[in-house]
Amino acid sequence: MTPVNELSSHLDNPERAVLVHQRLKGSVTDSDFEELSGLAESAGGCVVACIGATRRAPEASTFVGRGKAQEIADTVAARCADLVIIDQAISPVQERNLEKITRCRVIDRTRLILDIFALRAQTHEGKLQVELAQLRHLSTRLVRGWTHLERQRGGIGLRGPGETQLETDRRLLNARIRHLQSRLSKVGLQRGLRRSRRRRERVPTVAIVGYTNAGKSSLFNRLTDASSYSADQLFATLDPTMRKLELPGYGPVVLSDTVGFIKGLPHALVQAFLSTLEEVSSADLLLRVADDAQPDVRDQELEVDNVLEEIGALQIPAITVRNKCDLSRRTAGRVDSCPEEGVVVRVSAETGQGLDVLLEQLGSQLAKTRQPCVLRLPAGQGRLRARIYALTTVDEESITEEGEILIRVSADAPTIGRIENDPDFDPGFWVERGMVPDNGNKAGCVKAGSTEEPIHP
Ligand SMILES: Nc1nc2c(ncn2[C@@H]2O[C@H](COP(=O)(O)OP(=O)(O)OP(=O)(O)O)[C@@H](O)[C@H]2O)c(=O)[nH]1
Ligand SMILES: [Mg+2]
Repeated sequence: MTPVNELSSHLDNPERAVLVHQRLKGSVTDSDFEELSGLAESAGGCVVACIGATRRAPEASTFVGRGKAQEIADTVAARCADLVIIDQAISPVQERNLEKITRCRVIDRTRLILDIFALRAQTHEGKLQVELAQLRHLSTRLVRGWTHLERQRGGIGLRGPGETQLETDRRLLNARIRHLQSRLSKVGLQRGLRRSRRRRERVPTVAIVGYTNAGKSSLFNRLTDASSYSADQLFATLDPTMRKLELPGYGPVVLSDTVGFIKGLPHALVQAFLSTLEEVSSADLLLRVADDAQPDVRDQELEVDNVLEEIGALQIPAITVRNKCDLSRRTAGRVDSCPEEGVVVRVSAETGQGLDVLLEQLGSQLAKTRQPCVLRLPAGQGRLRARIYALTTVDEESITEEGEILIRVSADAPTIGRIENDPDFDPGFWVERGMVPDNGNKAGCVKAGSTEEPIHP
């Protein structure tokens, strides 16, 4: 057992938690507890002890071995703990048996993450999503009996619908799940409509994704002058926030800040958050933000990729942003290109260093959506012609026998939008509009809109 300093908590009377991390081989070190401690604190707990275990295979009935279970029980008694948190997912039977031995409530990593989400959910949609995830998780664990534990007090792992729903039968639970799904699909529909409107306005969207606490909201705030909630907490952001951003030399884009990912993100949660995560899966470009000061930054990036794959967003063009360069002491503003990660830009959202380079990269990656286009302008459209020259790179121009001007240009998404927005423009002027899907997505061409108003998700 490694005693640790009792950590302060934002709750007046934090629950005292004993953390347990079991690995298949090798010895457990203090760093194995870092993330779980962060999660426990984010849920309002106070870590009073950390217990490591190594076992080639989990014990079927208690997850940890019998001796280790007794060690946990002794620690719980000695440290007056209220809660044992296991860093892995455990079965309901293992949970119940451990509770009997330790005489203490036992939760696993999945339940802890669900609990933090329940604490953080602010919006109507966020709350519905969290409740759905919790109920789906509970529906697989209805077998457990809770009578030997304090039940009405609430606390970590007991927030949200947990306790009462546990006592409901499966039929009622499923009915509630269906109800939530239908409400969520309505909210999802509205979100989809807003997305279509943005597509009609043809503004490309850039989604900030990454491991929790990597500094996504800080970056979002720096880039857009916004005040999205940013804190040294895991899952500080749950609900997506969007704002328009003017990219120098490119035009406006919509930037969205969204929920962070973590190792072992409960599947039920990813599924429940699909409508929120569609802001990511429908984006034109991703900024994959990672904390450059983390020794296991690559592992975290791979975890993020796993979730991106699950939501069908792995193929979206991305820029890897290594944030917190002020902490890692690497040179901010450096751009690397590597086969695994593509373009990597190092920045510090805290000091602002490297952000100019990031914006340039963002513009140039989006500009790669440039398409060859051909326009035929009737005689007398000199003003529009001058505007096209100002907006695009003209590759070729010729005059037809009828006196029309044939112009071949390379134009990216917003530029095509600007041309189409011109009062003199007529859709009949297009001879070739490039591979531009009108319902606009991915490499589609998109039109510029105004930049003043923040967009609400
Ligand atoms: N030193 C340093 N700290 C940073 C930097 N960027 C963010 N932080 C800090 O890192 C912590 C997390 O930042 P957030 O922006 O909330 O991180 P996030 O990725 O949005 O986190 P979640 O929403 O919880 O997933 C905060 O305490 C920030 O002040 C940076 O460049 N340097
Ligand atoms: Mg955030």
